[in-house]
Amino acid sequence: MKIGLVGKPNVGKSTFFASATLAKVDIANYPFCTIEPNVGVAFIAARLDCPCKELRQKLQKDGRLGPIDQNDPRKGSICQPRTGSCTAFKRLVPCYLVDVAGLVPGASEGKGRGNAFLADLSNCDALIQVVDAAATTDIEGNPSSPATDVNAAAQSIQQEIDFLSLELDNWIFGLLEDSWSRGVRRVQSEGEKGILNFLHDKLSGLGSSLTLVTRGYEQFKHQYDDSTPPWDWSREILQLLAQHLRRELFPIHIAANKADLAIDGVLNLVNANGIVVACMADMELGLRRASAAGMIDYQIGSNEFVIADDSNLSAKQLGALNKMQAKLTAVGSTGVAKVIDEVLFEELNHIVVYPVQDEGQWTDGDGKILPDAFVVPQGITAKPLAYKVHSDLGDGFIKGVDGRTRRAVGADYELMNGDVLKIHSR
Ligand SMILES: Nc1nc2c(ncn2[C@@H]2O[C@H](COP(=O)(O)OP(=O)(O)OP(=O)(O)O)[C@@H](O)[C@H]2O)c(=O)[nH]1
Ligand SMILES: [Mg+2]
Repeated sequence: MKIGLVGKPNVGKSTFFASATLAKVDIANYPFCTIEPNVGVAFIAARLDCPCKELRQKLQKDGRLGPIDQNDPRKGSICQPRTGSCTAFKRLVPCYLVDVAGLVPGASEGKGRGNAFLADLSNCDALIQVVDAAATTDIEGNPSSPATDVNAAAQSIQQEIDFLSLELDNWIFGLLEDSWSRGVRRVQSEGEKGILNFLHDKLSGLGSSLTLVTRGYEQFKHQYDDSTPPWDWSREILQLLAQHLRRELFPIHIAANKADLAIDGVLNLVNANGIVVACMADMELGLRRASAAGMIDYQIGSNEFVIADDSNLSAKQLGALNKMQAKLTAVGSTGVAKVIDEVLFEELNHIVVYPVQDEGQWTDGDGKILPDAFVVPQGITAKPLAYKVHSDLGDGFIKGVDGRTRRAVGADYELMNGDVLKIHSR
């Protein structure tokens, strides 16, 4: 699972990236601070409690484990994650993020970092566009005086949203336009299937799949129903096709950043195709760093934090933290984890499943409890999941066993969120 962070320069993409991954990256108040893409892993809480909660309850009931200790730093969790972590049964699962260079109008024609930048987005399952909700920068990312009236601010945000999708649509259009009439004529004997294969071929470098291409093409056909043969389609029609393909390949959701400086209600005045979440990436970065340094206790996604007793903070630091707390209460959360969570689990419909080797103990071969949590698309069946664990497991797949019911399931068994599954293979 990979999400690209896009947007015009100087909106806070790298700040968002750093706050979600705690990676060290360059952040500065000028455009094109980032040139080469940063790739990192954000850890996001699975929506359901980790199955180690049930396991713990069972072990306690059997008298094999005592009640949760007051001072337990993991607050009861007993799993042993290979990646991520789990505290108080909140299992953190990985999601790759890519922070790329800022995009300016005309990028699809080579302006700014142009197409090199666009290639950095290949294989992203979705994009989060970071926009400047406080309108403190112009369209090229140069600092400007923040908007003081709500309509002007909304207009500025809308302009950002509109130009970015247009640039990406144009990019796809550019890839199609080159060889369209020749390419499509070549496959004309194959009919619609030929066109789909041609499209898939053209876009596979971006990480497209035949399923996504087909979906985009169907949406396009829904809107454009004309008998003109494809090799005679005009520029406008190809642009419409490019737009629908882009929406499937790179759905865009909005992180309305710098919400700490934004005018109340401004987000109600903007239109976007995907979700819009108010964000304060800068604050998230501050809180995550303070938490890592032991100054505060802050759970990702929370609307509050607790200052540690022994934090030895100066009056100035305390003042800054109190101000942050007031903003955090007003906005609800910094929005960083929220937008990733919603894109991953709602918009992209992913679930978290736990493959194990021992269906009774919920362990792997080394006795590690629930070591793996896989983020997979909803609807995935047992055999493709086996392939995700290991190609040998997929090749030799015999059956699965549900860790809760202990019932055997076949290759076509559709996994549910939170499933614990043992896979038998030859
Ligand atoms: N007020 C406020 N400022 C922020 C927030 N997030 C980031 N900034 C500031 O915005 C400026 C730009 O941040 P970056 O993260 O470098 O922006 P970017 O989008 O990666 O910029 P480029 O790499 O140049 O495209 C920095 O001065 C940040 O401190 C926020 O939530 N609130
Ligand atoms: Mg940057």
